[in-house]
Amino acid sequence: MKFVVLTIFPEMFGPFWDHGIIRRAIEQEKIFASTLNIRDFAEDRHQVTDDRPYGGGSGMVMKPEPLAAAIRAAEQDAPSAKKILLTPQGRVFNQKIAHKLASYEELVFVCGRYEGVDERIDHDLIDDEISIGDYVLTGGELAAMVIIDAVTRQIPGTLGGEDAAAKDSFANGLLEHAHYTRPQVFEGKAVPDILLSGHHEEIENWRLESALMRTLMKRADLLRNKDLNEKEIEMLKKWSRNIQDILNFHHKAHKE
Ligand code: 4FV
Repeated sequence: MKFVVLTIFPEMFGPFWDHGIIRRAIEQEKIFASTLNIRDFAEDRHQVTDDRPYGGGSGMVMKPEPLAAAIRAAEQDAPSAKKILLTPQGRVFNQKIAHKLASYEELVFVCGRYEGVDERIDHDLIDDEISIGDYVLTGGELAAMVIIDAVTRQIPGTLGGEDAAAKDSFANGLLEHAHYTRPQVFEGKAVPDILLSGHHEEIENWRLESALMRTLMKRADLLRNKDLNEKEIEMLKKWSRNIQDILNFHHKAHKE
């Protein structure tokens, strides 16, 4: 996978490339990462990349010429790339999109600054607009890092175990189960016995129950748009029966 990032602050990416799973993926040549400084494509001697908005108003807008030249240069280097503009106007990023983007060979990220980029860039030089959330950033760089991080994790082998990403939150539409590590007792709180039992099937069951319960408690919306499998339906039915019993008992106790 090749990532090319267009930005006026390429130095922001140095530390990002140089740490953790991203660094290892680069060392293992699972990903190739580079930046292009949009300023280098500004023809005036002050390398100006922004200007005042037509129609007046506060803030500045990114000029189309340096951006268009930078995007075309990136196309030279990554001819099959999908060109993504990071903008609050885009479709909101999620694990499904991360998984899909990981199937591409090359991705180009266009990082806006100021109030945004000239609209004429968007039309014929951008393939996709993605937002990382409904809030306004000072620039698209952090959004590009978020997406590159999530996509890199989806590339087989970047997480150590081949299938590690398959166990991710959202991979099966659920939040992840609870995780525990040594010590066995921490400040009086012990690790659930089942996890020490060695009974792999029972541990898998416990983990599914943990994931389902956490999702029900924290993100019930995820359960609504997920096709539940037999096991999940059985667990939810068991819980609803328990809840109904408690309510019936409560009702009886308070009717008398
Ligand atoms: C953003 C987001 C975002 C808007 C104007 C950069 C800023 C400035 N990008 N998800 N939310 N971008 O706020 O991706 O150009």
